[in-house]
Amino acid sequence: MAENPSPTQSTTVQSGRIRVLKEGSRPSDREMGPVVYWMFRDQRLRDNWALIHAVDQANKANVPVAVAFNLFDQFLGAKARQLGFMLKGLQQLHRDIEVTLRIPFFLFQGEAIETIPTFLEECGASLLVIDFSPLREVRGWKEEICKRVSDSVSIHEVDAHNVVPVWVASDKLEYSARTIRSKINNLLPKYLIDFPRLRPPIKKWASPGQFADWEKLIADVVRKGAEVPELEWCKPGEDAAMDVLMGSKNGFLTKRLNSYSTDRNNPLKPSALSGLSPYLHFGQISAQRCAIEARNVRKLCPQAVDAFLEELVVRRELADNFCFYQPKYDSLLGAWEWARKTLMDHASDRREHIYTLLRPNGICRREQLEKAQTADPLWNASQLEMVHVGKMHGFMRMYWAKKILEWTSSPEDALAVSIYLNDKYEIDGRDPNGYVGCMWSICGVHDQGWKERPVFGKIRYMNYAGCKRKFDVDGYIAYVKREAGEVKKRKLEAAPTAAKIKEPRI
Ligand code: FAD
Ligand code: FO1
Repeated sequence: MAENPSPTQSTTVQSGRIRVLKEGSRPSDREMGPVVYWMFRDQRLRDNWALIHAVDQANKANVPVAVAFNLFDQFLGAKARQLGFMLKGLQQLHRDIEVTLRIPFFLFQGEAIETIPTFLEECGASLLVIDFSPLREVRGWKEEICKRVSDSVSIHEVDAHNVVPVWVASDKLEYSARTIRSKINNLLPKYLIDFPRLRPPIKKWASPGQFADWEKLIADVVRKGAEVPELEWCKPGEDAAMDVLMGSKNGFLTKRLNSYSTDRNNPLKPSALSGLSPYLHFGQISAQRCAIEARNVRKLCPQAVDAFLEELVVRRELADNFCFYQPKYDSLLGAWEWARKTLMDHASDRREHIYTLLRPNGICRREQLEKAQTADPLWNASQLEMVHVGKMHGFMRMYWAKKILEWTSSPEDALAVSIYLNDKYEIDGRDPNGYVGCMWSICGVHDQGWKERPVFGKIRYMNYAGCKRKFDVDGYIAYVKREAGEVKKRKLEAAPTAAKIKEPRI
């Protein structure tokens, strides 16, 4: 009798992590077909519960397994910055998955509701495994795919993104970090466990994967999305992510942990933050891995580790809870009643500045905000940091969004503008953390009411003077100016010579 694997060495995925979206009706005479993992949010080989589940199910049925990725023509305003980062990460994954796991990787382009069912049909798959995202677009695609695949296909959704699966942590919309914290913490002993080592599946896929011309694809995508250029400082891929977490040269847990407790709210010290959000957003690193490794070094810096876990596990998983249970997660209608009321009570308060006017045709004029041309040099610096550095400091994101509330004609307009800019320029944008970040700042989601004041009503207020008391505002403005100047200079140097010649060629 094989002894029970110790809890940290479970070879299969905990059942709480899996939701059966569709039970296939397989006629007994037909043997099981292959397993396909449609990789979407968790774009990694290491520590990926969805991949582990797909391999485990394939081995149990003695069938092969493949990984499929669908590249959408357009995804929530993503440009070269995000797509280049994502595709370079996938290019590495493609090389590694076929060499180390002998699992074929298929990349499709277009709409997943077309490409994924077609692939399942072609390979006669019996099980589709998908990772979890609470975003409405994704949920819509999954519902449609459930309708399109044949009866015999089962579909399992695996929450490979959260330490505690979102539907296990809570079965309802949580009010704040205070209400979800103990629910998550009480479940960590069960879910914050180490990962089983992933071995190549028993059965090999009949043919090699399909897709090879990464260079051309990446060049095309980067050219088309050139309006928001790639970032040089942020290296894509799983290896780079692990390096940021715990690399020997400048890893967060190995070299920078101490400053997390002292300087994480100082925008002049961005390296005091972990720098993990781009990798967490694209799933190139597992939050569970980050939490396991952070817990392992807790003795060295308990406050820093506790503060990091509060953000990484409680705050981040609270954001998924909000987007999962609140369909209007990016709208004023998704705010609590008290917040909607207070914002409406003050909707007609005089604003010192208005930077977005709804033109007769309803198009929001965002230029002054987008081009950082407001009367507030601190806000302009934060906008320039987002545009040119591609990752605004966490503290400044609160100030940045709250000023947009102050300077726009309505909270809906403020939400629309902040989400538009956040998703266009942030390398970690298009993420539940971003929607919740904007909703927290503008309509008090997960926050309490504060002393009532013009425009903000009871929404927490932040201003220039408050920032001045907390950090060296002029230093931050100068820092961003330097960084933005550096980025522009490097871009000019990298531009093809033709672009550099000012006077028309003779
Ligand atoms: P660290 O402090 O090292 O945090 C580690 C991880 O914890 C982060 O990567 C993130 O996954 C999580 N985390 C940290 N702070 C928060 C938070 N407030 N809410 C939820 N999770 C958190 N985060 C994004 O990932 N994408 C966004 O688009 C985004 N937009 C935001 C917009 C606004 C207006 C606000 C107020 C916050 C936003 N955040 C967003 C949350 C937070 O600012 C970033 O997660 C953080 O700055 C990322 O940098 P880091 O990983 O170095 O931070
Ligand atoms: N995932 C995909 O499966 N295909 C895509 O084409 C794709 C594009 C994309 C662009 C920007 C971005 O921030 C994420 C993108 N993702 C894509 C990943 C996935 O959609 C994200 O992890 C979710 O947005 C987070 O829930």
